[in-house]
Amino acid sequence: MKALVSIVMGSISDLPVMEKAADFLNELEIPFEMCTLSAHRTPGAVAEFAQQAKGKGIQVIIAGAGMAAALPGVIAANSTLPVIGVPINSGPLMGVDALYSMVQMPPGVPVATMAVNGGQNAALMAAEILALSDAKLGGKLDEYKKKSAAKVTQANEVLANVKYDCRVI
Ligand code: RP5
Repeated sequence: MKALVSIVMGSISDLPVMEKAADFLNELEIPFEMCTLSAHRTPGAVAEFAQQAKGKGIQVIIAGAGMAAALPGVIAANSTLPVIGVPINSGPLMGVDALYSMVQMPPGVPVATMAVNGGQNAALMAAEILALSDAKLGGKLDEYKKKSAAKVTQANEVLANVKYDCRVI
């Protein structure tokens, strides 16, 4: 089995957020690889990884990092694969620093930036990209959407039984 998605994180301390991406890819049965690389601490290794990813068969890269988060941008600078960035709340600025670092990429080097700590959405976005050429995966995503909608319907059934004197139903 060859990995189609690569999950990269700036530090092992990012794992609690990035494992949400891993869990979701696992649930969708999408083969992935996962490692730690740092744009500032291991810059050469980041460039090498990004330059080799496409040749290894990777189709989408998810990169999460906190603080002055250069990781997804540096990967995007070294690859034409779609790069999904996950800003992580790991410092005193609570992820806003990482969000701005990722979302404000210069023209020519895009990073599809998720919400702060948006690990699960990163995996869903990666799955949507892969589903463009994988009908079976597309079917799984349709099922996921139906389940999400069912949760809202069920929540309304629960809310319907919450009584208030002044509630108009
Ligand atoms: C970033 O600095 C990492 O992505 C992490 O979010 C943050 C802190 O890293 P550690 O000091 O915990 O390794 O580069």
